[in-house]
Amino acid sequence: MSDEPSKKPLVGVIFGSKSDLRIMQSAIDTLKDLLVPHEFGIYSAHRTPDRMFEYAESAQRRGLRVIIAGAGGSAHLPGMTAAKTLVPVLAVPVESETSVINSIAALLSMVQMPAGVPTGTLAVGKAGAINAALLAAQILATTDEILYHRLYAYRVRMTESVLRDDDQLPRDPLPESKR
Ligand code: RP5
Repeated sequence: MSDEPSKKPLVGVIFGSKSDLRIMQSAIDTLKDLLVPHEFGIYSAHRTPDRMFEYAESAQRRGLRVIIAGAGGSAHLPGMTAAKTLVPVLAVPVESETSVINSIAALLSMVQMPAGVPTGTLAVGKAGAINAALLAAQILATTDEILYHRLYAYRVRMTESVLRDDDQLPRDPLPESKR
């Protein structure tokens, strides 16, 4: 499914189950905010393996420059996608709502790719999904100056927001006797 029908997607966001959208929506929203043409969909390594391979094999031809793959559990989606394409794959371990071992298992599975087939693994959960989108945009920005400036503005806004938070911390003035 393409989110910006007028533009050819440059980033593909894929995930193993509808249940992963809860986390992967943050990657989609971040790409949307940065006006990066993207698409997203469900591609399960175990339940729709042929669909996943077809996606990976056609990625380069279709113009995708980065793939973001999110999965939980045994989390084979990013690794198997990377095995079938040279388009860089960023992996997001999806945080399970029900089981701690699920998130940790996904993370450990993703960081154990054998030498020769890399995936770049981000943090578990929402932070990882947002950072995968930012990293994808940063990769594209190496050859896109307008996107570079958009990312720069994102950083400035983030810094300003932290400074505003600091400014608003409750700091009771010391009573005169203690000055
Ligand atoms: C993985 O199994 C998916 O990526 C998902 O995180 C997990 C559970 O899938 P569902 O049972 O919610 O479909 O393949």
